[in-house]
Amino acid sequence: MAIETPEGYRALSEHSVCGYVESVAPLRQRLGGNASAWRVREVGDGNLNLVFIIEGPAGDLCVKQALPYVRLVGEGWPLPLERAWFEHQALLEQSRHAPDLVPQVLHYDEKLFLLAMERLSPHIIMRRGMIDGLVYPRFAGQISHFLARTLYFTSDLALPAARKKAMIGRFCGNTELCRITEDLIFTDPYMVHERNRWTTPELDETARELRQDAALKLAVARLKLRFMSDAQALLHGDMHTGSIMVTEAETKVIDPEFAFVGPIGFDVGKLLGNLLLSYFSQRGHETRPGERDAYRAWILETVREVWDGFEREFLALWRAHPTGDAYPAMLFEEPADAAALGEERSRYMRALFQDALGFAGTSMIRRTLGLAHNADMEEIAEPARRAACERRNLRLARELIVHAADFADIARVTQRAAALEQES
Ligand code: SR1
Ligand code: MG
Repeated sequence: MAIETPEGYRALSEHSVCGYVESVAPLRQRLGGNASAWRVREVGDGNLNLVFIIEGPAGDLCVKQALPYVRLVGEGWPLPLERAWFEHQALLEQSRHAPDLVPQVLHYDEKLFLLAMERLSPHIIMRRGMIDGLVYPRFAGQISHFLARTLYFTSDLALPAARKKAMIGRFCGNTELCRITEDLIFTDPYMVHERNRWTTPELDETARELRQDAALKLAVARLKLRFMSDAQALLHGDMHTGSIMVTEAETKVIDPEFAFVGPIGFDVGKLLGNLLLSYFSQRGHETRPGERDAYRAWILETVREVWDGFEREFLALWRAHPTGDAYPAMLFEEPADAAALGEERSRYMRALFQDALGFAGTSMIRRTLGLAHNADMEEIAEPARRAACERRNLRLARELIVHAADFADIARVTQRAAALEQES
């Protein structure tokens, strides 16, 4: 049975999108000429939406439209079109705090659940670049700036309580996208579920062990509860290397359709987890042993710089802009109070670090044993070789989740990743 959609909605195609764009004056003018001269390609390679690139004689743009179902699975898994509205709202909010790090929105259509944005070129999806072994020297600085600013300025540390609650209200309807995360990240990989898949038979035993690992399941359940109930800040919600476009000089964060108000460590951890998964995949892309040693070292350096840069800037923002209703600034003006607050900030960051490690681990597991995998591993053609990379990834993931408190700092995490990579 066809999925019912609101009146006025129709999914566009390579044939119909130009007619639509022609009807929106600012978009038509941006492209120049008339529609018959425009070049269109549908390039959506994500799991959910349609994405069109349209080029005209005067310029280009990107059109992203929500489908009423999960593209990866088909019409059997309906999904609310409203996720396009949440993405638009999140992009507007993020552009207030980190304008250079998100695409510029040109137009939103509330009937077609469609966003027109600047086309990012020559940027590529960062995951693609990492599979090809490309170094992004400015990435760590730029992404830690994005994380620190978008997360700090939407938290209770910066916002008055009423504005924070209004933000929770604005995003709390994004329940189905949150549910994807709740199910696909925090639940499915730890049970027998028809949606799960892995490199079989090589990882059959590992997957079974994980399903029987009570300590792991409990720690993941704790993280799931945090995800569901800890409204710390407005999250991007799907902060992995497939949601980032890069050049050597620039970083742009795209696709915040999973946005909601949740625990800060989820965004930071998801990114760290995806970088670490990429690290463990590198051996599978080597054409001779050791070929990617320098690249692996760059990834670990990036992991350290992302966390350290995030922590440094988040703390600096807290000191410079204590404008929220949490930790009221007027209570901590005396030197002794200020010192106590300094210690409290360190405790806060330590807790955030542990959250991030746990969420990193859950991201690494879901991409190996759940429904949606990463090309980083999937493009390793030979199953035994892929499984060896995935096993190392799973080992670190479990340690990050169950033993987060044992990692004194991010350097211990990258040392442990390097040690696991040396084994067998
Ligand atoms: C069914 S959607 C699968 C995944 O794709 C997105 O990138 C999110 O990570 C989601 O969990
Ligand atoms: Mg996406």
